[in-house]
Amino acid sequence: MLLKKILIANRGEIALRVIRACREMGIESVAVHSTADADAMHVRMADEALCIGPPSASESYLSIPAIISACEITGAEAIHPGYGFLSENAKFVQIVEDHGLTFIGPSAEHIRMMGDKITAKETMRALGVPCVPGSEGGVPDLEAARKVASEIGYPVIVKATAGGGGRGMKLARDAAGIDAAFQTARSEAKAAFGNADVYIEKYLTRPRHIEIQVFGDGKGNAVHLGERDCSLQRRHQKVLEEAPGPAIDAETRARIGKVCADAVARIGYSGAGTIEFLYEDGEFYFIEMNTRLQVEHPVTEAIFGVDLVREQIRVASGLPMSFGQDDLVLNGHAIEVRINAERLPNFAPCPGMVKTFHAPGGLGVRMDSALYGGYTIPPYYDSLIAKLIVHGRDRPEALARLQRALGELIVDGVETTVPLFHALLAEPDIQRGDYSIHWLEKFLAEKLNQG
Ligand code: MV4
Repeated sequence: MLLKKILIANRGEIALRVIRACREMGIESVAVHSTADADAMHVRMADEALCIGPPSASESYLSIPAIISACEITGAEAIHPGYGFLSENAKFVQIVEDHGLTFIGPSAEHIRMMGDKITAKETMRALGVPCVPGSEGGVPDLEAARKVASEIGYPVIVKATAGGGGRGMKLARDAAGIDAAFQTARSEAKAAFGNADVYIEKYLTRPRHIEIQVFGDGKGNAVHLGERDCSLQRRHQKVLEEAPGPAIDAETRARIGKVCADAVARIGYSGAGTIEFLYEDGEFYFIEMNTRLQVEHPVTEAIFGVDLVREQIRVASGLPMSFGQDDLVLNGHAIEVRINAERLPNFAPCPGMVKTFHAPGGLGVRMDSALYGGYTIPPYYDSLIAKLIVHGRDRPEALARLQRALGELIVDGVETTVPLFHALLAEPDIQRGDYSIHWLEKFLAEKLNQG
């Protein structure tokens, strides 16, 4: 039986994304919001809305008691966490379940397993997923660090087991740098996460960031939905994502996709997940698994013609997935750009009143945004204001459509990252799909800042 009423523990475009899926499925939606978000679009669009606290996220969108209470008040039987906030908090999932509520996402056990990067890597390695060469498990002391590093060869990277997403990493270019990298990584990890445990990997110098979308039914069945290339990042924030990856062919996709689907099937994984790899010289190296729906999921939805949030809700309701691997046929090419309220060239947040907003449209254009004309972007949350997703029959058509759609977009009153995307589309490397994880930072340093 399908869930009847879902509370969305999030805000902005992802809250709208979940509300839309609920409405199409005939499910009631409950929005929660901080006092700073009383005028937010998710509050207007949901069937019901409840204020849960002051502007600070730690007292509202991250407040477990406030969110559980909101379920009790409204009679919501399930919680969709979106991304960020409480979406990968195993303790939260445990509390949700202890209250007889349903968490729309994986089990607390799987979230905890993948949240600890050493455990995640050991689990994936045991399941036959290719990993970056490095230490077997944690590295306890300096002596062990020097030994592992000289065995795998420099450069190496020291990573915090409790880190992830670029937090808690230290590079050692040669033997002279290992002591400092190890000690600094440990003390920073202890300070930031309360856990000093670190592991060591060979540092890959020019990889792409390729992530595989997986989906499990929690009963031992799982599929993959190909890859996304998310190499274009600034300070570990993705800026543009595309699917399929320009460097990945159909045979490679099928091979790594099957490895990933089999791995998550074996652990009985439930719901949407992303297995992140570095991809260099034709080889995949697992780095992390994200146990949530990701910001960039729409590019995968576009090329496979599926609704991932609908599937999340079905599986959380105890229903089977609506597709199997053979039903998933890749069609065309999709690109997403993240439009932030930020001032270039430094990407300084630029909150404030949006006087005019006009979203692009037409064939192959999707705009996921909670913006409207007259809305004031509050300064308390992240600066993503819209995701523009284009779909074409092939990559050149998607690129042309992106340029066309960006030209139609109007956001007056705040600065945005739109000019960056016009600049990117003019670059031959971007047109060819020839870029690694370092391409964007280099471009920003050389081209954007110098004018
Ligand atoms: C690496 C790496 C090179 N070699 N691991 C950064 C975020 C976190 N998910 C993993 N990260 C990296 N791990 C090894 N063994 C380079 C990065 C990295 C990176 C990865 C993906 C996208 C952008 C990046 C930017 C800098 C460093």
